[in-house]
Amino acid sequence: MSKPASCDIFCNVIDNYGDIGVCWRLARQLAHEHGMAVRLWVDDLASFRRLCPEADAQLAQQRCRGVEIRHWASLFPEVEPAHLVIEAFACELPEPYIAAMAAQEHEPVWINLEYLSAEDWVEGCHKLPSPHPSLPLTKYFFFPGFTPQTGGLLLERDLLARRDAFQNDAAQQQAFWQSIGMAPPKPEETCISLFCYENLALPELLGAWAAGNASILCLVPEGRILPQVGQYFGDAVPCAGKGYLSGNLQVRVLPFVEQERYDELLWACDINFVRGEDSCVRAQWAGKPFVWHIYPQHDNVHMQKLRAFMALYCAGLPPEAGRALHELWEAWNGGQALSDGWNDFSAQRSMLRQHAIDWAQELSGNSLALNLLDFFRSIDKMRGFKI
Ligand code: TRH
Repeated sequence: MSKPASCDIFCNVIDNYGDIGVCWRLARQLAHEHGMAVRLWVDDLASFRRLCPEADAQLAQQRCRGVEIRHWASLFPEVEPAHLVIEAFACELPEPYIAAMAAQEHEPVWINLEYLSAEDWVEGCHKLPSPHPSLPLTKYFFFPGFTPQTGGLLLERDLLARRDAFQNDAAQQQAFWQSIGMAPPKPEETCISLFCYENLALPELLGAWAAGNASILCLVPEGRILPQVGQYFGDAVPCAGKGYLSGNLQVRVLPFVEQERYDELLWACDINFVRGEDSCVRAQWAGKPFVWHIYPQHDNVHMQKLRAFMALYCAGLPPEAGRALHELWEAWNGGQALSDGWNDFSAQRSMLRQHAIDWAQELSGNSLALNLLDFFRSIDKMRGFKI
């Protein structure tokens, strides 16, 4: 029997959970669905452990869910490079590893997996080669994206089927609510998950929910927004398990759940507030209306990225629903007044829900893992090898 193809994924955690979130998801998918021998090198095991609580943050080497997890420390060990080498988000591979790649008879396929963007230029840069200045190695840029000319999005083979099964099965939903220590929401309640960065518009949003006609149940996973939530309700020590009431609004703080369970939270809610990159993609697969708090960058460049996505996402929406989405997302990301924005968005909910289902279906044909493997094999073949 021939050895399975191998893959090394390198992840440098810059902040938060998006970098490791994407790498961990890709690592599992390549191992589980494609039988690859995957090593995930991560420089911050404590962050990894939030997504995969069974991991031990002290171990240099361990196996979790079929993936070999390696602590990427400054002193890099001598290892044989994998067939496919993925450098996530331009995280610069260790010098000794690059030298070992150059020394291989069978040159590894080296890919820089980029951040997700809906901007036009992505299509032109996807798969571009970048020869190493001094070694016989070529790195290729691989861009995730929303159009067929990009690398697509991470999507497990059975995700949409599992989502539909969950949404059609009261017992699974009941088990989910029980697992987070809550009774299922009442039918008249609108259930909203709130995962975002610090946001000046938060008090106004909570105020609009409290004063609105609908009963809102807002679930806040532990994270950066918690101090602001506590401040709004006059609690200096907000933490998981606590709950607050104000008018028609009920808030519950949830523990940060392991990554595979986060999908269930998104599936169980009516509307999801998400952020960064990975939770935003998962909200799209959930097929529910969502509000994106994009990762803020210097000079507001993130607003271009946000608008590029909105243009694409809203193209298939009736103008009124598109306008409502624009208005709320702009206000939320600008930290500005948004109670009218919320009311208009909320009025378009059924239209936005149908659109979210159609959007997920449309995007599901463009799987990042499959595209990546096709590309890997084509480069390997072009070089006269075959894995
Ligand atoms: O955490 P993020 O803000 O991550 C990032 C990083 O900051 C990164 O540097 C930046 O470049 C990028 O955003 C754009 O948001 P993101 O991408 O949504 O990642 C969060 C991960 O956490 C995602 O994989 C889902 C997961 N998660 C859980 O596993 N459990 C939870 O309870 C929650 C709320 C999230």
